[in-house]
Amino acid sequence: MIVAEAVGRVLAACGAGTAFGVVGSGNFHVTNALVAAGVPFVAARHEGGAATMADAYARMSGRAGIVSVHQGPGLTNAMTGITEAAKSRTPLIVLAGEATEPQSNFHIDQSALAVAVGAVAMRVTGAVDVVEQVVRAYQVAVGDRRTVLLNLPLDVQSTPCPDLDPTTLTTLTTRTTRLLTAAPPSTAPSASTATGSTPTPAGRSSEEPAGGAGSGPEPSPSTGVPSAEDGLLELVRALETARRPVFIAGRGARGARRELEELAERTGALLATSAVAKGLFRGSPWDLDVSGGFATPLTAELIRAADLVVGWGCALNMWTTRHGSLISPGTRVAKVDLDPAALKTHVPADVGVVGDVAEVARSLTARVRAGAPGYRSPELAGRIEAEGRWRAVPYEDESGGGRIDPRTLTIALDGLLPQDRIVSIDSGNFMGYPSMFLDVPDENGFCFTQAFQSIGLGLATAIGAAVARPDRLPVAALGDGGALMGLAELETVVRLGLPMVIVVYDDEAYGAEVHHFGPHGHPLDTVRFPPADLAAIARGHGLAAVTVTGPDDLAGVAEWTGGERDRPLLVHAKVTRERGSWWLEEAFKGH
Ligand SMILES: Cc1ncc(C[n+]2csc(CCOP(=O)(O)OP(=O)(O)O)c2C)c(N)n1
Ligand SMILES: [Mg+2]
Repeated sequence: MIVAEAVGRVLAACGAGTAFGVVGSGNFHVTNALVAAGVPFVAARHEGGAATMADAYARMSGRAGIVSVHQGPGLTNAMTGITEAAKSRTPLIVLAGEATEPQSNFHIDQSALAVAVGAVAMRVTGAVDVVEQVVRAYQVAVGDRRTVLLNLPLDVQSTPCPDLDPTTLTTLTTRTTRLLTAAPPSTAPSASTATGSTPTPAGRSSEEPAGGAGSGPEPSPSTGVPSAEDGLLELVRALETARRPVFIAGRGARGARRELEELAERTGALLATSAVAKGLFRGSPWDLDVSGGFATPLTAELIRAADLVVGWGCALNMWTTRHGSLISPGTRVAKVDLDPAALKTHVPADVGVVGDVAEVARSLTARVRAGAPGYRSPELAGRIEAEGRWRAVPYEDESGGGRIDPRTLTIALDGLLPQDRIVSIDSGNFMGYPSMFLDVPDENGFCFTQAFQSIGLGLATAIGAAVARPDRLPVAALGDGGALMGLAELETVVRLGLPMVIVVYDDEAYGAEVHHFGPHGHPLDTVRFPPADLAAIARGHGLAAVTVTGPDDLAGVAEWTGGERDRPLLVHAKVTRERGSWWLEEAFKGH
Protein backbone atom coordinates (compact mmCIF):
# COMPACT_ATOMS: atom_id res chain seq x y z
CA MET A 1 0.00 0.00 0.00
CA ILE A 2 1.13 3.58 -0.64
CA VAL A 3 0.21 6.68 1.37
CA ALA A 4 -2.31 7.86 -1.25
CA GLU A 5 -4.23 4.61 -0.84
CA ALA A 6 -4.08 4.86 2.94
CA VAL A 7 -5.65 8.35 2.73
CA GLY A 8 -8.62 6.97 0.81
CA ARG A 9 -9.02 3.99 3.13
CA VAL A 10 -8.89 6.09 6.28
CA LEU A 11 -11.31 8.68 4.95
CA ALA A 12 -13.73 5.93 3.99
CA ALA A 13 -13.44 4.46 7.48
CA CYS A 14 -14.16 7.89 8.97
CA GLY A 15 -17.58 7.76 7.36
CA ALA A 16 -17.19 9.58 4.04
CA GLY A 17 -20.44 9.46 2.05
CA THR A 18 -20.08 10.23 -1.63
CA ALA A 19 -16.97 11.82 -3.20
CA PHE A 20 -17.02 14.25 -6.14
CA GLY A 21 -14.11 15.23 -8.34
CA VAL A 22 -12.15 15.34 -11.54
CA VAL A 23 -9.38 12.77 -11.65
CA GLY A 24 -5.85 13.50 -12.81
CA SER A 25 -2.53 11.82 -12.04
CA GLY A 26 -2.21 13.58 -8.67
CA ASN A 27 -5.47 12.30 -7.22
CA PHE A 28 -5.86 9.05 -9.16
CA HIS A 29 -4.73 6.67 -6.42
CA VAL A 30 -6.54 8.39 -3.57
CA THR A 31 -9.80 8.46 -5.53
CA ASN A 32 -9.52 4.82 -6.49
CA ALA A 33 -8.78 3.94 -2.87
CA LEU A 34 -11.97 5.69 -1.81
CA VAL A 35 -13.92 3.76 -4.43
CA ALA A 36 -12.27 0.47 -3.45
CA ALA A 37 -13.31 1.14 0.15
CA GLY A 38 -16.94 1.55 -0.91
CA VAL A 39 -17.26 5.33 -1.26
CA PRO A 40 -19.28 6.17 -4.40
CA PHE A 41 -17.48 8.62 -6.69
CA VAL A 42 -19.20 11.15 -8.96
CA ALA A 43 -17.00 12.34 -11.81
CA ALA A 44 -17.78 15.99 -12.49
CA ARG A 45 -16.77 17.74 -15.70
CA HIS A 46 -15.25 20.77 -14.01
CA GLU A 47 -13.69 21.01 -10.56
CA GLY A 48 -15.85 24.03 -9.78
CA GLY A 49 -18.84 21.77 -10.30
CA ALA A 50 -17.29 19.02 -8.17
CA ALA A 51 -16.72 21.34 -5.21
CA THR A 52 -20.25 22.73 -5.40
CA MET A 53 -21.77 19.27 -5.76
CA ALA A 54 -19.93 18.13 -2.64
CA ASP A 55 -21.02 21.28 -0.79
CA ALA A 56 -24.69 20.74 -1.70
CA TYR A 57 -24.41 17.04 -0.93
CA ALA A 58 -23.07 17.84 2.54
CA ARG A 59 -25.82 20.39 3.22
CA MET A 60 -28.60 18.08 2.15
CA SER A 61 -27.28 14.76 3.49
CA GLY A 62 -25.83 15.91 6.80
CA ARG A 63 -22.58 14.08 5.99
CA ALA A 64 -19.15 15.47 5.17
CA GLY A 65 -18.57 16.41 1.53
CA ILE A 66 -15.50 14.97 -0.16
CA VAL A 67 -13.87 16.59 -3.21
CA SER A 68 -10.93 15.09 -5.09
CA VAL A 69 -8.85 17.26 -7.43
CA HIS A 70 -5.59 17.30 -9.33
CA GLN A 71 -2.78 19.56 -8.09
CA GLY A 72 -2.57 23.17 -9.30
CA PRO A 73 -5.25 23.88 -11.91
CA GLY A 74 -7.52 21.18 -10.49
CA LEU A 75 -7.57 23.12 -7.26
CA THR A 76 -7.76 26.61 -8.78
CA ASN A 77 -10.73 25.49 -10.87
CA ALA A 78 -12.46 24.37 -7.69
CA MET A 79 -11.85 27.59 -5.76
CA THR A 80 -15.21 29.31 -6.24
CA GLY A 81 -17.06 26.26 -4.96
CA ILE A 82 -14.57 25.89 -2.11
CA THR A 83 -15.10 29.54 -1.16
CA GLU A 84 -18.87 29.13 -1.10
CA ALA A 85 -18.47 26.08 1.15
CA ALA A 86 -16.01 27.83 3.46
CA LYS A 87 -18.26 30.87 3.84
CA SER A 88 -21.20 28.59 4.57
CA ARG A 89 -19.30 26.54 7.17
CA THR A 90 -19.94 23.39 5.13
CA PRO A 91 -18.04 20.38 6.45
CA LEU A 92 -15.99 19.62 3.35
CA ILE A 93 -12.68 17.88 2.75
CA VAL A 94 -10.84 18.75 -0.44
CA LEU A 95 -8.24 16.15 -1.34
CA ALA A 96 -5.73 17.76 -3.66
CA GLY A 97 -2.51 16.48 -5.12
CA GLU A 98 0.32 18.91 -4.40
CA ALA A 99 3.33 19.45 -6.63
CA THR A 100 6.39 19.24 -4.44
CA GLU A 101 8.89 20.59 -6.97
CA PRO A 102 8.73 24.39 -7.29
CA GLN A 103 9.75 23.97 -10.96
CA SER A 104 6.65 21.96 -11.71
CA ASN A 105 4.08 23.64 -13.96
CA PHE A 106 1.51 22.58 -11.39
CA HIS A 107 3.24 24.23 -8.45
CA ILE A 108 1.45 26.99 -6.56
CA ASP A 109 1.10 27.80 -2.88
CA GLN A 110 -2.05 25.74 -2.37
CA SER A 111 -2.24 26.35 1.36
CA ALA A 112 -2.20 30.11 0.87
CA LEU A 113 -4.98 29.78 -1.65
CA ALA A 114 -7.16 27.86 0.78
CA VAL A 115 -6.47 30.17 3.69
CA ALA A 116 -7.25 33.24 1.56
CA VAL A 117 -10.84 32.06 1.10
CA GLY A 118 -11.47 31.00 4.67
CA ALA A 119 -10.71 27.29 4.34
CA VAL A 120 -8.34 25.40 6.63
CA ALA A 121 -5.12 24.12 5.04
CA MET A 122 -3.67 20.81 6.20
CA ARG A 123 -1.23 18.31 4.76
CA VAL A 124 -0.37 14.63 4.85
CA THR A 125 3.35 14.38 5.56
CA GLY A 126 4.18 10.69 5.51
CA ALA A 127 3.34 7.06 6.19
CA VAL A 128 3.92 7.33 9.92
CA ASP A 129 1.32 10.02 10.55
CA VAL A 130 -1.13 9.46 7.72
CA VAL A 131 -3.89 7.95 9.85
CA GLU A 132 -3.81 10.69 12.47
CA GLN A 133 -3.57 13.44 9.85
CA VAL A 134 -6.54 12.25 7.83
CA VAL A 135 -8.62 11.70 10.96
CA ARG A 136 -7.66 15.19 12.16
CA ALA A 137 -8.76 16.70 8.84
CA TYR A 138 -12.06 14.87 9.12
CA GLN A 139 -12.55 16.03 12.69
CA VAL A 140 -11.87 19.66 11.82
CA ALA A 141 -14.23 19.50 8.85
CA VAL A 142 -17.05 17.78 10.67
CA GLY A 143 -16.52 18.74 14.31
CA ASP A 144 -15.73 22.42 13.67
CA ARG A 145 -17.78 22.63 10.48
CA ARG A 146 -14.95 23.89 8.35
CA THR A 147 -13.90 23.43 4.76
CA VAL A 148 -10.51 21.72 4.83
CA LEU A 149 -7.95 21.47 2.05
CA LEU A 150 -5.95 18.30 2.65
CA ASN A 151 -2.82 18.65 0.56
CA LEU A 152 -1.34 15.39 -0.66
CA PRO A 153 2.26 16.07 -1.79
CA LEU A 154 3.12 13.86 -4.74
CA ASP A 155 6.33 12.49 -3.22
CA VAL A 156 4.51 11.65 0.01
CA GLN A 157 1.63 9.98 -1.83
CA SER A 158 3.88 7.41 -3.45
CA THR A 159 5.71 6.46 -0.23
CA PRO A 160 5.14 2.85 0.81
CA CYS A 161 2.88 2.47 3.79
CA PRO A 162 2.18 -0.57 5.96
CA ASP A 163 -1.26 -2.13 5.52
CA LEU A 164 -3.83 -0.63 7.83
CA ASP A 165 -4.94 -2.67 10.76
CA PRO A 166 -8.68 -3.47 10.43
CA THR A 167 -9.29 -2.77 14.13
CA THR A 168 -7.78 0.70 13.72
CA LEU A 169 -10.22 1.37 10.90
CA THR A 170 -13.19 0.12 12.94
CA THR A 171 -12.17 2.33 15.85
CA LEU A 172 -12.00 5.29 13.50
CA THR A 173 -15.53 4.71 12.36
CA THR A 174 -16.86 4.87 15.90
CA ARG A 175 -14.67 7.88 16.76
CA THR A 176 -15.84 9.97 13.86
CA THR A 177 -19.49 9.09 13.28
CA ARG A 178 -20.56 10.94 16.41
CA LEU A 179 -19.06 14.19 15.17
CA LEU A 180 -21.67 15.49 12.77
CA THR A 181 -24.32 16.35 15.32
CA ALA A 182 -23.97 19.97 16.35
CA ALA A 183 -25.77 22.62 14.30
CA PRO A 184 -23.50 25.13 12.61
CA PRO A 185 -23.18 28.66 13.87
CA SER A 186 -24.92 31.15 11.63
CA THR A 187 -21.90 33.22 10.77
CA ALA A 188 -19.18 32.46 8.35
CA PRO A 189 -15.74 33.53 9.42
CA SER A 190 -14.16 36.21 7.29
CA ALA A 191 -11.03 35.28 5.40
CA SER A 192 -8.89 37.05 7.98
CA THR A 193 -10.33 35.27 11.01
CA ALA A 194 -10.90 31.94 9.37
CA THR A 195 -7.36 31.24 8.37
CA GLY A 196 -6.39 27.72 9.22
CA SER A 197 -2.80 28.63 9.86
CA THR A 198 0.19 30.16 8.26
CA PRO A 199 0.97 28.01 5.27
CA THR A 200 4.14 26.02 5.51
CA PRO A 201 6.29 24.87 2.62
CA ALA A 202 5.32 21.56 1.10
CA GLY A 203 6.69 18.54 2.86
CA ARG A 204 6.85 20.14 6.31
CA SER A 205 4.55 19.47 9.17
CA SER A 206 0.80 19.34 8.82
CA GLU A 207 -0.94 22.64 9.50
CA GLU A 208 -3.37 23.01 12.32
CA PRO A 209 -6.53 25.05 12.30
CA ALA A 210 -6.54 28.12 14.48
CA GLY A 211 -8.44 27.61 17.72
CA GLY A 212 -11.56 29.61 18.33
CA ALA A 213 -13.55 29.71 15.13
CA GLY A 214 -16.27 27.15 15.28
CA SER A 215 -15.04 25.72 18.54
CA GLY A 216 -17.23 24.82 21.49
CA PRO A 217 -20.33 26.61 22.67
CA GLU A 218 -18.87 28.22 25.80
CA PRO A 219 -17.81 31.84 25.28
CA SER A 220 -14.35 32.73 26.44
CA PRO A 221 -14.29 35.08 29.44
CA SER A 222 -12.59 37.74 27.33
CA THR A 223 -15.39 38.06 24.78
CA GLY A 224 -17.56 40.16 27.06
CA VAL A 225 -20.51 37.94 26.18
CA PRO A 226 -22.76 37.21 29.17
CA SER A 227 -22.66 33.66 30.45
CA ALA A 228 -25.12 31.23 28.87
CA GLU A 229 -27.13 31.18 32.10
CA ASP A 230 -27.47 35.02 32.30
CA GLY A 231 -28.57 35.12 28.69
CA LEU A 232 -31.07 32.32 29.23
CA LEU A 233 -32.73 34.06 32.17
CA GLU A 234 -32.99 37.29 30.24
CA LEU A 235 -34.47 35.47 27.27
CA VAL A 236 -37.00 33.73 29.53
CA ARG A 237 -38.13 37.19 30.75
CA ALA A 238 -38.18 38.60 27.22
CA LEU A 239 -40.32 35.70 25.97
CA GLU A 240 -42.71 35.89 28.92
CA THR A 241 -43.32 39.61 28.47
CA ALA A 242 -43.46 39.70 24.67
CA ARG A 243 -46.86 40.31 23.12
CA ARG A 244 -45.84 39.77 19.51
CA PRO A 245 -42.78 37.46 19.36
CA VAL A 246 -41.40 36.23 16.05
CA PHE A 247 -38.77 33.51 15.69
CA ILE A 248 -36.45 33.70 12.68
CA ALA A 249 -34.58 30.45 12.18
CA GLY A 250 -31.36 30.36 10.17
CA ARG A 251 -28.81 27.81 9.05
CA GLY A 252 -27.96 26.94 12.65
CA ALA A 253 -31.57 25.98 13.36
CA ARG A 254 -31.99 23.48 10.54
CA GLY A 255 -32.83 20.27 12.34
CA ALA A 256 -34.34 21.99 15.40
CA ARG A 257 -37.90 22.30 14.13
CA ARG A 258 -39.56 20.34 16.92
CA GLU A 259 -37.77 22.20 19.72
CA LEU A 260 -38.53 25.61 18.19
CA GLU A 261 -42.17 24.77 17.52
CA GLU A 262 -42.65 23.66 21.11
CA LEU A 263 -41.21 26.89 22.45
CA ALA A 264 -43.16 28.96 19.93
CA GLU A 265 -46.35 27.19 20.98
CA ARG A 266 -45.65 28.04 24.61
CA THR A 267 -44.85 31.68 23.91
CA GLY A 268 -47.26 32.41 21.06
CA ALA A 269 -44.48 33.14 18.58
CA LEU A 270 -44.81 33.26 14.80
CA LEU A 271 -42.25 31.33 12.76
CA ALA A 272 -40.05 32.51 9.91
CA THR A 273 -36.70 31.49 8.43
CA SER A 274 -33.77 32.95 6.57
CA ALA A 275 -33.48 31.88 2.92
CA VAL A 276 -31.06 29.00 3.63
CA ALA A 277 -33.49 27.45 6.10
CA LYS A 278 -36.56 27.83 3.86
CA GLY A 279 -39.08 25.07 4.46
CA LEU A 280 -38.18 24.46 8.10
CA PHE A 281 -41.69 25.20 9.41
CA ARG A 282 -43.64 24.06 6.36
CA GLY A 283 -47.13 22.94 7.31
CA SER A 284 -47.34 24.96 10.52
CA PRO A 285 -50.30 27.37 10.56
CA TRP A 286 -47.90 29.96 12.04
CA ASP A 287 -45.27 29.65 9.29
CA LEU A 288 -44.45 33.02 7.70
CA ASP A 289 -41.95 31.41 5.29
CA VAL A 290 -38.82 33.42 4.46
CA SER A 291 -37.96 36.71 6.13
CA GLY A 292 -36.08 39.39 4.16
CA GLY A 293 -36.08 40.30 0.50
CA PHE A 294 -38.17 37.24 -0.38
CA ALA A 295 -40.77 37.90 2.35
CA THR A 296 -44.43 38.30 1.39
CA PRO A 297 -46.04 41.66 2.21
CA LEU A 298 -47.84 39.97 5.14
CA THR A 299 -44.62 38.47 6.51
CA ALA A 300 -42.86 41.83 6.28
CA GLU A 301 -45.80 43.53 8.01
CA LEU A 302 -45.91 41.02 10.87
CA ILE A 303 -42.16 41.04 11.49
CA ARG A 304 -42.13 44.85 11.49
CA ALA A 305 -44.92 44.81 14.08
CA ALA A 306 -43.13 42.29 16.35
CA ASP A 307 -42.04 43.45 19.80
CA LEU A 308 -39.48 40.63 20.08
CA VAL A 309 -37.54 38.99 17.27
CA VAL A 310 -35.43 35.96 18.17
CA GLY A 311 -32.79 34.90 15.64
CA TRP A 312 -32.10 31.18 16.08
CA GLY A 313 -28.77 30.23 14.52
CA CYS A 314 -29.43 33.22 12.31
CA ALA A 315 -27.18 36.25 12.07
CA LEU A 316 -30.10 38.51 11.00
CA ASN A 317 -27.98 39.85 8.16
CA MET A 318 -28.99 42.43 5.55
CA TRP A 319 -30.73 39.82 3.40
CA THR A 320 -32.84 38.41 6.23
CA THR A 321 -33.82 41.82 7.59
CA ARG A 322 -33.93 43.96 4.40
CA HIS A 323 -30.95 45.95 5.61
CA GLY A 324 -32.41 46.06 9.10
CA SER A 325 -35.66 47.68 7.95
CA LEU A 326 -37.79 44.69 9.03
CA ILE A 327 -36.68 45.25 12.63
CA SER A 328 -38.61 48.25 13.93
CA PRO A 329 -36.92 50.69 16.32
CA GLY A 330 -38.88 49.51 19.37
CA THR A 331 -38.40 45.78 18.71
CA ARG A 332 -36.15 43.83 21.09
CA VAL A 333 -33.74 41.51 19.35
CA ALA A 334 -32.50 38.24 20.82
CA LYS A 335 -30.10 35.78 19.24
CA VAL A 336 -29.14 32.22 20.04
CA ASP A 337 -25.99 31.06 18.32
CA LEU A 338 -23.02 28.76 18.79
CA ASP A 339 -20.74 31.58 17.77
CA PRO A 340 -20.45 34.43 20.31
CA ALA A 341 -19.41 36.80 17.51
CA ALA A 342 -22.78 36.29 15.80
CA LEU A 343 -24.57 37.98 18.67
CA LYS A 344 -22.99 41.32 17.82
CA THR A 345 -22.88 41.26 14.03
CA HIS A 346 -25.49 42.65 11.60
CA VAL A 347 -28.53 43.50 13.75
CA PRO A 348 -26.94 43.25 17.23
CA ALA A 349 -28.73 41.32 19.94
CA ASP A 350 -30.18 43.00 23.02
CA VAL A 351 -30.31 39.54 24.55
CA GLY A 352 -27.80 36.89 23.52
CA VAL A 353 -27.36 33.23 24.34
CA VAL A 354 -24.39 31.24 23.17
CA GLY A 355 -25.39 27.65 22.63
CA ASP A 356 -26.90 25.01 20.42
CA VAL A 357 -30.32 26.03 19.10
CA ALA A 358 -32.16 22.81 19.94
CA GLU A 359 -30.67 22.62 23.43
CA VAL A 360 -31.41 26.25 24.25
CA ALA A 361 -34.96 25.98 22.91
CA ARG A 362 -35.57 22.86 25.01
CA SER A 363 -34.24 24.52 28.11
CA LEU A 364 -36.39 27.63 27.52
CA THR A 365 -39.52 25.55 26.99
CA ALA A 366 -38.92 23.98 30.38
CA ARG A 367 -38.57 27.39 32.06
CA VAL A 368 -40.98 29.75 30.33
CA ARG A 369 -44.44 30.14 31.92
CA ALA A 370 -47.04 28.79 29.52
CA GLY A 371 -50.27 30.32 28.44
CA ALA A 372 -49.45 33.62 26.75
CA PRO A 373 -51.35 33.92 23.45
CA GLY A 374 -48.46 36.04 22.20
CA TYR A 375 -48.86 36.88 18.54
CA ARG A 376 -51.26 34.05 17.81
CA SER A 377 -54.94 34.65 17.25
CA PRO A 378 -57.61 32.99 15.10
CA GLU A 379 -57.80 36.15 12.94
CA LEU A 380 -54.08 36.05 12.27
CA ALA A 381 -54.17 32.34 11.50
CA GLY A 382 -56.81 33.17 8.89
CA ARG A 383 -54.67 35.93 7.39
CA ILE A 384 -51.59 33.72 7.24
CA GLU A 385 -53.60 31.03 5.49
CA ALA A 386 -55.07 33.51 3.00
CA GLU A 387 -52.07 35.80 2.36
CA GLY A 388 -49.04 33.97 3.72
CA ARG A 389 -47.77 32.58 0.39
CA TRP A 390 -46.54 34.50 -2.62
CA ARG A 391 -48.89 32.66 -4.93
CA ALA A 392 -51.82 34.27 -3.06
CA VAL A 393 -50.50 37.80 -3.67
CA PRO A 394 -52.35 39.35 -6.63
CA TYR A 395 -50.29 40.53 -9.61
CA GLU A 396 -50.85 41.56 -13.18
CA ASP A 397 -49.62 38.92 -15.63
CA GLU A 398 -47.23 40.65 -18.05
CA SER A 399 -46.76 37.69 -20.41
CA GLY A 400 -46.87 38.58 -24.10
CA GLY A 401 -44.79 39.14 -27.22
CA GLY A 402 -43.26 35.65 -27.06
CA ARG A 403 -42.24 35.95 -23.41
CA ILE A 404 -43.76 34.56 -20.22
CA ASP A 405 -44.06 36.46 -16.96
CA PRO A 406 -41.65 34.65 -14.58
CA ARG A 407 -44.31 34.71 -11.85
CA THR A 408 -46.84 33.00 -14.12
CA LEU A 409 -44.20 30.48 -15.17
CA THR A 410 -43.16 29.64 -11.62
CA ILE A 411 -46.67 29.42 -10.22
CA ALA A 412 -47.57 27.02 -13.04
CA LEU A 413 -44.46 24.93 -12.41
CA ASP A 414 -45.28 24.81 -8.71
CA GLY A 415 -48.56 23.18 -9.62
CA LEU A 416 -47.10 20.84 -12.24
CA LEU A 417 -44.01 19.49 -10.48
CA PRO A 418 -44.41 16.81 -7.81
CA GLN A 419 -44.32 18.24 -4.27
CA ASP A 420 -41.60 15.87 -3.13
CA ARG A 421 -38.86 18.01 -4.59
CA ILE A 422 -35.47 19.48 -3.79
CA VAL A 423 -35.00 22.96 -5.27
CA SER A 424 -31.59 24.52 -5.98
CA ILE A 425 -31.17 28.15 -7.01
CA ASP A 426 -28.46 29.98 -8.94
CA SER A 427 -27.79 33.70 -8.48
CA GLY A 428 -29.16 36.57 -10.57
CA ASN A 429 -32.16 38.83 -11.04
CA PHE A 430 -34.42 35.78 -11.58
CA MET A 431 -33.54 34.05 -8.33
CA GLY A 432 -36.45 35.31 -6.24
CA TYR A 433 -39.12 33.77 -8.49
CA PRO A 434 -38.25 30.13 -7.74
CA SER A 435 -37.32 31.02 -4.14
CA MET A 436 -40.70 32.62 -3.54
CA PHE A 437 -43.16 30.77 -5.78
CA LEU A 438 -41.88 27.18 -5.64
CA ASP A 439 -43.02 25.44 -2.49
CA VAL A 440 -40.68 22.97 -0.78
CA PRO A 441 -41.61 20.12 1.56
CA ASP A 442 -39.13 20.97 4.33
CA GLU A 443 -35.70 22.53 4.96
CA ASN A 444 -34.10 19.64 3.12
CA GLY A 445 -36.02 20.59 0.02
CA PHE A 446 -34.17 23.84 -0.62
CA CYS A 447 -30.47 24.23 -1.38
CA PHE A 448 -29.22 27.79 -1.50
CA THR A 449 -25.49 28.07 -2.24
CA GLN A 450 -25.40 31.87 -2.09
CA ALA A 451 -22.90 32.80 0.62
CA PHE A 452 -20.41 33.92 -2.06
CA GLN A 453 -23.13 35.13 -4.42
CA SER A 454 -21.47 33.49 -7.39
CA ILE A 455 -23.45 32.82 -10.52
CA GLY A 456 -22.95 29.46 -12.23
CA LEU A 457 -23.21 27.20 -9.17
CA GLY A 458 -26.88 26.32 -9.54
CA LEU A 459 -26.67 23.26 -11.77
CA ALA A 460 -23.88 21.64 -9.74
CA THR A 461 -25.79 22.47 -6.56
CA ALA A 462 -28.79 20.62 -7.92
CA ILE A 463 -26.61 17.59 -8.78
CA GLY A 464 -25.12 17.39 -5.28
CA ALA A 465 -28.57 17.81 -3.74
CA ALA A 466 -29.98 15.12 -6.04
CA VAL A 467 -27.25 12.67 -5.03
CA ALA A 468 -28.01 13.37 -1.37
CA ARG A 469 -31.77 12.94 -1.80
CA PRO A 470 -32.49 10.42 -4.57
CA ASP A 471 -36.03 10.15 -3.20
CA ARG A 472 -36.90 13.68 -4.35
CA LEU A 473 -37.35 15.35 -7.72
CA PRO A 474 -34.35 17.64 -8.18
CA VAL A 475 -35.22 21.08 -9.57
CA ALA A 476 -32.50 23.49 -10.71
CA ALA A 477 -33.55 27.12 -11.25
CA LEU A 478 -31.00 29.05 -13.30
CA GLY A 479 -30.62 32.30 -15.23
CA ASP A 480 -29.34 32.06 -18.79
CA GLY A 481 -26.00 33.53 -17.65
CA GLY A 482 -25.55 31.07 -14.79
CA ALA A 483 -26.78 28.19 -16.94
CA LEU A 484 -24.23 28.84 -19.67
CA MET A 485 -21.47 29.30 -17.09
CA GLY A 486 -22.18 25.95 -15.43
CA LEU A 487 -23.10 24.08 -18.60
CA ALA A 488 -20.21 21.62 -18.32
CA GLU A 489 -22.25 19.59 -15.82
CA LEU A 490 -25.20 19.01 -18.14
CA GLU A 491 -23.47 15.85 -19.30
CA THR A 492 -23.09 14.81 -15.64
CA VAL A 493 -26.85 15.13 -15.08
CA VAL A 494 -27.51 12.83 -18.02
CA ARG A 495 -24.72 10.38 -17.19
CA LEU A 496 -25.96 9.99 -13.62
CA GLY A 497 -29.50 9.41 -14.89
CA LEU A 498 -30.90 12.12 -12.60
CA PRO A 499 -34.61 12.81 -13.16
CA MET A 500 -33.89 16.53 -12.91
CA VAL A 501 -35.97 19.47 -14.06
CA ILE A 502 -33.74 22.39 -15.06
CA VAL A 503 -35.61 25.66 -15.43
CA VAL A 504 -33.75 28.43 -17.23
CA TYR A 505 -35.17 31.93 -16.83
CA ASP A 506 -33.81 33.32 -20.09
CA ASP A 507 -33.82 37.10 -20.55
CA GLU A 508 -30.84 36.94 -22.94
CA ALA A 509 -28.86 39.07 -20.55
CA TYR A 510 -27.08 39.42 -17.28
CA GLY A 511 -30.37 40.81 -16.10
CA ALA A 512 -29.05 41.81 -12.70
CA GLU A 513 -26.59 44.16 -14.40
CA VAL A 514 -29.11 45.40 -16.94
CA HIS A 515 -31.49 46.47 -14.19
CA HIS A 516 -28.70 47.81 -12.01
CA PHE A 517 -27.18 50.09 -14.63
CA GLY A 518 -29.95 50.52 -17.21
CA PRO A 519 -31.92 53.13 -15.25
CA HIS A 520 -28.80 55.35 -15.14
CA GLY A 521 -28.50 55.44 -18.92
CA HIS A 522 -25.30 53.39 -19.20
CA PRO A 523 -24.60 51.38 -22.36
CA LEU A 524 -25.64 47.76 -21.85
CA ASP A 525 -24.00 45.98 -24.79
CA THR A 526 -21.56 44.16 -22.52
CA VAL A 527 -24.35 42.50 -20.56
CA ARG A 528 -26.82 41.64 -23.32
CA PHE A 529 -26.61 38.64 -25.63
CA PRO A 530 -28.27 37.35 -28.78
CA PRO A 531 -30.73 34.46 -28.31
CA ALA A 532 -29.12 31.10 -27.51
CA ASP A 533 -31.06 27.91 -28.23
CA LEU A 534 -30.72 26.33 -24.81
CA ALA A 535 -33.36 23.72 -25.63
CA ALA A 536 -31.26 22.51 -28.58
CA ILE A 537 -28.16 22.42 -26.39
CA ALA A 538 -30.07 20.32 -23.86
CA ARG A 539 -31.36 17.93 -26.52
CA GLY A 540 -27.82 17.58 -27.81
CA HIS A 541 -26.84 16.31 -24.37
CA GLY A 542 -29.71 13.82 -24.32
CA LEU A 543 -32.20 15.75 -22.21
CA ALA A 544 -35.82 16.37 -23.06
CA ALA A 545 -36.49 20.07 -23.60
CA VAL A 546 -39.44 22.43 -23.78
CA THR A 547 -39.22 26.03 -24.90
CA VAL A 548 -41.75 28.21 -23.12
CA THR A 549 -42.72 31.52 -24.69
CA GLY A 550 -46.17 31.76 -23.10
CA PRO A 551 -48.45 29.90 -20.67
CA ASP A 552 -49.70 27.48 -23.37
CA ASP A 553 -46.24 25.99 -23.82
CA LEU A 554 -46.36 24.63 -20.28
CA ALA A 555 -48.34 21.70 -21.65
CA GLY A 556 -44.94 20.29 -22.65
CA VAL A 557 -43.90 20.26 -19.00
CA ALA A 558 -47.13 18.53 -17.99
CA GLU A 559 -46.43 15.90 -20.62
CA TRP A 560 -43.00 15.22 -19.13
CA THR A 561 -44.24 15.02 -15.53
CA GLY A 562 -47.06 12.71 -16.57
CA GLY A 563 -44.76 10.52 -18.66
CA GLU A 564 -41.91 8.12 -17.92
CA ARG A 565 -39.46 10.83 -16.80
CA ASP A 566 -36.70 8.64 -18.18
CA ARG A 567 -34.65 11.66 -19.21
CA PRO A 568 -34.03 14.95 -17.42
CA LEU A 569 -36.02 17.94 -18.65
CA LEU A 570 -34.78 21.42 -19.47
CA VAL A 571 -37.45 24.11 -19.46
CA HIS A 572 -36.12 26.92 -21.59
CA ALA A 573 -38.34 29.81 -20.52
CA LYS A 574 -38.12 33.05 -22.46
CA VAL A 575 -39.10 35.43 -19.68
CA THR A 576 -40.31 39.02 -19.74
CA ARG A 577 -37.51 41.44 -19.05
CA GLU A 578 -38.88 44.95 -18.93
CA ARG A 579 -38.31 45.47 -15.24
CA GLY A 580 -35.95 44.29 -12.56
CA SER A 581 -37.26 42.25 -9.68
CA TRP A 582 -38.31 43.93 -6.46
CA TRP A 583 -35.83 42.04 -4.29
CA LEU A 584 -32.98 43.06 -6.59
CA GLU A 585 -33.33 46.67 -5.54
CA GLU A 586 -32.65 45.51 -1.99
CA ALA A 587 -29.64 43.59 -3.18
CA PHE A 588 -28.12 46.62 -4.89
CA LYS A 589 -28.14 48.47 -1.60
CA GLY A 590 -25.65 45.87 -0.36
CA HIS A 591 -23.08 46.52 -3.10
C1 LIG B 1 -18.99 34.26 -10.96
C2 LIG B 1 -19.73 35.55 -11.00
N1 LIG B 1 -19.51 36.39 -12.04
C3 LIG B 1 -20.21 37.55 -12.13
C4 LIG B 1 -21.13 37.89 -11.17
C5 LIG B 1 -21.91 39.19 -11.28
N2 LIG B 1 -23.30 38.88 -11.62
C6 LIG B 1 -24.28 38.82 -10.70
S1 LIG B 1 -25.77 38.45 -11.32
C7 LIG B 1 -25.14 38.37 -12.88
C8 LIG B 1 -26.04 38.10 -14.05
C9 LIG B 1 -26.57 36.71 -14.05
O1 LIG B 1 -27.25 36.51 -15.26
P1 LIG B 1 -28.31 35.37 -15.37
O2 LIG B 1 -27.78 34.11 -14.85
O3 LIG B 1 -28.79 35.36 -16.76
O4 LIG B 1 -29.47 35.84 -14.38
P2 LIG B 1 -30.35 37.18 -14.53
O5 LIG B 1 -29.69 38.21 -13.67
O6 LIG B 1 -30.36 37.56 -15.97
O7 LIG B 1 -31.70 36.81 -14.04
C10 LIG B 1 -23.77 38.62 -12.89
C11 LIG B 1 -22.93 38.63 -14.10
C12 LIG B 1 -21.29 36.99 -10.09
N3 LIG B 1 -22.14 37.23 -9.11
N4 LIG B 1 -20.61 35.83 -10.05
MG1 LIG C 1 -30.33 36.41 -17.64
